[in-house]
Amino acid sequence: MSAPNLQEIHDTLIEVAQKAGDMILNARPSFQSAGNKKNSVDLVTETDQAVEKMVSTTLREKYPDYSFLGEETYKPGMTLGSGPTFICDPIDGTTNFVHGHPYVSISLGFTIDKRPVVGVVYNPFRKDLFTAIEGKGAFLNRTTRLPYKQEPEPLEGLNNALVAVEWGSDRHGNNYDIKWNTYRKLAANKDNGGSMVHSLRSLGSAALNLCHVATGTFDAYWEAGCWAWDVAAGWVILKEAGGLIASANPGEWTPAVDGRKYFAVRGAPSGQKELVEELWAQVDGKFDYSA
Ligand code: LIP
Repeated sequence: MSAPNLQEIHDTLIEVAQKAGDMILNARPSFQSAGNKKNSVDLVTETDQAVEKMVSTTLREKYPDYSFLGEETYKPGMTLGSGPTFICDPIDGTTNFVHGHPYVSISLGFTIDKRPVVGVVYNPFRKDLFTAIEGKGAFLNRTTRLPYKQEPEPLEGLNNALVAVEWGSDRHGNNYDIKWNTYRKLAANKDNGGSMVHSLRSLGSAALNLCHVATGTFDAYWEAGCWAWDVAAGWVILKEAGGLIASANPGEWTPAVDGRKYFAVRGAPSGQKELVEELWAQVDGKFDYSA
């Protein structure tokens, strides 16, 4: 097999994302008609399925030797292999989609040796196209290099930070308790053992959270429970914008793209590692998604 042509893959993924964007914009979703997967907040629509079908058919025809991993065709036990692989979330932010809230994206990543090397995230409602190829920088709408501030400010602690988090679809048990307790501590004032972050944000799309950390408009994004298709594309976009990705679990500096635990920090001349350690100190326990 010849080495993947990353520029060509990037251009193909942009074309596919824009076609998917038209399908998403033309759909008329409602939360009454959405189906459930694991539980009543893990939603899927006919549009998620139709977009993934279009994406997988197009990519398999053009790149028959490469693997494909998609949210809507995933079955328990499937794993991300080390060969060249397309990773697709047809609609990241399905909950927003069914409520008509415009933070929705299609997220298309390409990995080699389980490392994201091309990423395309497209929000058709806002016409925001985030893209990156490993080693070639990250861009918004092809021309604006990320981060927005080409000389970003140093990170000066959680008490100056705007931090993205998500509720996810697991709403019980130890993993949920860790999230909830950490959110409380991040928001609380210092007298109550908290970090008093500027605020917490939830865009409802992991891919868009990562892209907004890449722009520098969020300082960090901490989440556990989401999947490789939620983060693969945003991962390379963030790294190409100078960001760092550790694990949501304290002490884990080198997370796996399919490890389901992530902590992204924006590019900065200093303070990235300190911010990671400061947030980890607020996390009681370790997420475990092995069951
Ligand atoms: C969603 C994410 C969201 C996360 C949810 C879910 P979906 O993806 O992007 O940020 O908290 O667990 O995975 O289901 O809309 O593709």
